[in-house]
Amino acid sequence: MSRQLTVAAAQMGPVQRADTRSEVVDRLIAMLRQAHEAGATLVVFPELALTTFFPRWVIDDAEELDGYFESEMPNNETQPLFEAARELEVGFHLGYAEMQTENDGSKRYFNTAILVDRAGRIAGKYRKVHIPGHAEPQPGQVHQHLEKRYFEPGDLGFPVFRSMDGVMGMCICNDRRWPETYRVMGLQGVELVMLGYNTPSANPFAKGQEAPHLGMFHNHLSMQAGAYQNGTWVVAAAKAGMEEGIHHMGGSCVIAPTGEIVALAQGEGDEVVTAQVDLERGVYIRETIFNFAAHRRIEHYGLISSRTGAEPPPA
Ligand code: ING
Repeated sequence: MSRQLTVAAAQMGPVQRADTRSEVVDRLIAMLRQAHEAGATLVVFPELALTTFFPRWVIDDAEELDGYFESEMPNNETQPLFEAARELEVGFHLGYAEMQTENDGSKRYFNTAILVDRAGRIAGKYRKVHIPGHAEPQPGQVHQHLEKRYFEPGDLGFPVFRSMDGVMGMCICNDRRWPETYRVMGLQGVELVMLGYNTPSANPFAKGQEAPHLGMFHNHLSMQAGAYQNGTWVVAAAKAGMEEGIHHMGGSCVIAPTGEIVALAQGEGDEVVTAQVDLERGVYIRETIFNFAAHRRIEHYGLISSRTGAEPPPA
């Protein structure tokens, strides 16, 4: 038995501060059409795809900061992307900054991704759980990583959705480095995980201990391990290239449940990579080596959900 689907990772070149939402949406639609021509019925766009990666800057002006967030989805600027999805019958995953206004008028800010089905309807929503970086600017850095200043941790957990003939999950950027992300979805039978990322090629917080090649190695290592250990496909789209003077890695890819990269972006601009996916490919892994029901030993995993930081035994 097989359940076939062609998927696309739609990598994006940089988005500069001056680019309008409509200009960016036009680029997304162009890639959606290109993916459709290649036979794809699901397209994965990056994290915070509609704007530049603004958490690299200290933004004290509340109005300016709110300008990076979407208070509705779809909205006037993104509606054409939803319409193209419906017209072409191509679903998509899109990352964006979400502002939610509460009943009392207060605002909440999330780093969010949605899954839109082939009818152009929102089929699922995810809010980034692992928020990296800092809440306060770090002195002496070329650029900041202030996600902890601008976003609160997601409050939706790691849900999966039955959509596009499969069990679909989402995570966002830094989430992809954490094994818990994949396992929580794996325990819900996930078959395909979608994610976007914005990752500086040089990690400014690595205290000079990270050689340049390690960035891409860790990017792929994390996702390939997550795929294999849960028998799931992973489709990952980068925002790449020189964005506002800071270089971001590409490496967008499709990873099979075997952990192998089966499609890989070659450049650092807008680029669509497609792969033929059999959603049944991971079944043998989930029924053998990673048959959770047969082999997991939850009586020994308690620390995972009861302790946050490492506590070595006394010296
Ligand atoms: N980006 C980063 C990531 O995990 C990060 C976090 C910060 C990486 C600083 C390197 C240096 O790839 C996002 N957007 O989560």
